[in-house]
Amino acid sequence: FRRDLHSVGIIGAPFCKGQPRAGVQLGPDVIRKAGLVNKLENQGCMVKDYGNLVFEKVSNDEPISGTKQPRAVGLANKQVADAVQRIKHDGYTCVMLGGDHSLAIGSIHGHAACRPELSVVWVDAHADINTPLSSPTGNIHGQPMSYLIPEDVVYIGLRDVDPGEHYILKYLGIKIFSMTDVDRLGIAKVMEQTCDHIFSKIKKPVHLSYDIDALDPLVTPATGTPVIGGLSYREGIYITEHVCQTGLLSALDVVEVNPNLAKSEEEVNRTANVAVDLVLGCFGRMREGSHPDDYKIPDP
Ligand code: 6HN
Ligand code: MN
Ligand code: MN
Ligand code: MN
Repeated sequence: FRRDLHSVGIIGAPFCKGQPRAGVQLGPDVIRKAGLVNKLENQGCMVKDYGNLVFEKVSNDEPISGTKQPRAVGLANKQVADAVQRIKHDGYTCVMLGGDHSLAIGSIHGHAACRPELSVVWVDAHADINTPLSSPTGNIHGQPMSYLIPEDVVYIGLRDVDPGEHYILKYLGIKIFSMTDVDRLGIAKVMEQTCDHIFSKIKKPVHLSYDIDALDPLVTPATGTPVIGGLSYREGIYITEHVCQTGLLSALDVVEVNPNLAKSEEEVNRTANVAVDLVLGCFGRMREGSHPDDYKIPDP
């Protein structure tokens, strides 16, 4: 193929205890059912599906100073980290299908164990950088970034940031592109500047953590904490195309798809199809179309 040959390792993480709404553990299977593996293969990817992790029930998981289900979240993330490390060792770009966004703790931790120099692009309506002390909810899916300290981080799509989170972002000088910045600059400039920022010194492997609620709720309604005024479908896809073109995507999270929160079957399918399209964009799908190197027009 003219396109790079992508090898993709998929791990499902059916986990919901980083937040209170049941159903987000169904994300991995809903996204697979929308044809993820076949569609990746049809665009020339080598795919290995590692299946779903199995999370044991954790008893006596009482909150610790307001932080909810900390033991279950900790254990699940240990499993995710081990799985991501294994998939990276096997030579794949890792795709972690959530589950809620607390799973990024393990996904980025496992990825960093293999690629210590990685950078993070966090696409989300939320900053997910509350600490247990600043969190207004105690839900760990609003906290994963506070447990991780990668040096190069860029946020895209922010529009619902808690006061404590905003303080932390400013205090640490973290690069953010809020929806205001997307409005002002346009998504092309946002992505150009994102890459300038994370690749300013050297070319680093990219961890793209994609919360489906970054997109507008009209585009991806089946999610737990929807916020009006999000990325359009085109902006969401453009991010993936641009990250793909860097050739440095090393791991991807797709999280917070919750079919139980859809108002109809159509809303489930709409959300799952968009999630699949985001993954396809990360692995070579181009809206202009493409063709294999050895393509020949069929004889009459
Ligand atoms: N997500 N900032 C809120 C909290 O509970 O800390 C919402 C977090 C949403 C998290 O969508 O991954
Ligand atoms: Mn999130
Ligand atoms: Mn390793
Ligand atoms: Mn979010």
